[in-house]
Amino acid sequence: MLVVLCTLMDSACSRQVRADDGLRIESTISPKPVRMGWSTLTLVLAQRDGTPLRDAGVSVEADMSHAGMAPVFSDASESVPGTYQAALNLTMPGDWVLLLHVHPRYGGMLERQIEVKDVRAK
Ligand SMILES: [Cu+2]
Repeated sequence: MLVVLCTLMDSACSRQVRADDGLRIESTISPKPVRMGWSTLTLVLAQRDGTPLRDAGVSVEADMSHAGMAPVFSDASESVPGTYQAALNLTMPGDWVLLLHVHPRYGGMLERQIEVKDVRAK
């Protein structure tokens, strides 16, 4: 499966990424710069034809690149149709990778990875 990486520290990055499963994602994280502690991840999900992907189950696993760290889990909730938000408690400065699990109502599971680099100390 095609994995598209999106560096969220790049302020230009609220970009749309596409893969071959028909899921379109725009992702943003705030506040910027991302600091250790609570951040909000916002995901705008759409189907291939641009229709908002409603009522999906969306969860996030956040991991650091080095060993010995417990992953951080969060469930996203839908705020407006197709837009999901998750609170993430990033417990350490450094580089994180967010693994998104999207369960559409029509079945299956779609995955994406988002890099969140250079999370600052408090
Ligand atoms: Cu760490």
